[in-house]
Amino acid sequence: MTKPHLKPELNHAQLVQREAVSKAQLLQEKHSPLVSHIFTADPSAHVFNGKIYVYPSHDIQSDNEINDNGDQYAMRDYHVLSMEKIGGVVTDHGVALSLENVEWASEQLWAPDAAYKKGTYFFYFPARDKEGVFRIGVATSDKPAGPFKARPRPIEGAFSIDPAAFEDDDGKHYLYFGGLWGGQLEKWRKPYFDKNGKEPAKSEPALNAKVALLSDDMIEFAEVPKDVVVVDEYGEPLKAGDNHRRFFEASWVHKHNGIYYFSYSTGDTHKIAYATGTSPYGPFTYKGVILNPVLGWTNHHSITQFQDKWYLFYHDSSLSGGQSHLRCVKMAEIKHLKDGNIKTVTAYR
Ligand code: FUB
Repeated sequence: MTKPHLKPELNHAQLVQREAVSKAQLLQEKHSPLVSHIFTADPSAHVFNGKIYVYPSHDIQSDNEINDNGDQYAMRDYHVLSMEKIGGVVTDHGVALSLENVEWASEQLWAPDAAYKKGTYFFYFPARDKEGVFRIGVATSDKPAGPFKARPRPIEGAFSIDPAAFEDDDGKHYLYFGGLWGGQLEKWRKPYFDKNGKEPAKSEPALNAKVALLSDDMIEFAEVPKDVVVVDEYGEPLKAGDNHRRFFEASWVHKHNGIYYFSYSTGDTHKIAYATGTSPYGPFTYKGVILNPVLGWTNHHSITQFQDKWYLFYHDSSLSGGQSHLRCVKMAEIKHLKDGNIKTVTAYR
């Protein structure tokens, strides 16, 4: 008797991908990709010299396995995009930084961000070091689109992924960072990297993003990173099992009418959520969802003001027909309501 033919089991990431490809055929997109000649993701947008600059990841196809550790996100360089007006031409300024030019890094150039101070542009980026541990580095340029020159070592005391820089009204800059699973945040629950580190039990407080004040020269931390705690309406920290609200990755902070908005991806529930507070350190009280799930597994965004309007930059996988690791950057206007809440965006009709 011949054995029945068993299909090899698909892992979670592969199942999500298969589902997304069929969903892609049904979705009608509301917004177009900013560029379509390369795959882009994780857009961090800033206004420098009156123009919008977008600092995205540059997605590529690779032979890596598709898994929940994110091995398929095998990026090797960064491009910077810019536009002078909303709906205008988007310029790709070419390669701004390459893996080959980062002494300490071995692979996976994930979501970056940028900041400006006293004539220098600072580009913050995560990558795995030679031991496979995610660290955060900084590179500098005298132009917003680079090319950037990487410092020889990662920032001391920085780890995990998804750096996001925020400049407060007093000129102080803060760096937010962290991400679960492939981003390794659960392996930093001790003061050192523990390769066996796990997420807390579902009933325990969730893991938090981290924040540190940047030094005056913007290339080091001026303090030991602190937890960015998100609490519920009763002031209780969100629980690790509260997957629809707790922090997963993709920190971003913006300030509107004196309120600090901390927004982030909920990861395995695929939303961009937000919480508000009265200090860049938080605590932040959970408020709701800015962006509903998009096509593809990841959801990652930034929020910036341009002229008198506010914009959400985000990505989805529509350009690749739903392949989660081949994404495209898009943008949409957002509205802060009178009560301080943000109107939820849905990317599809
Ligand atoms: O692009 C690689 C990773 O996917 C980012 O660092 C995460 O935020 C997610 O978007």
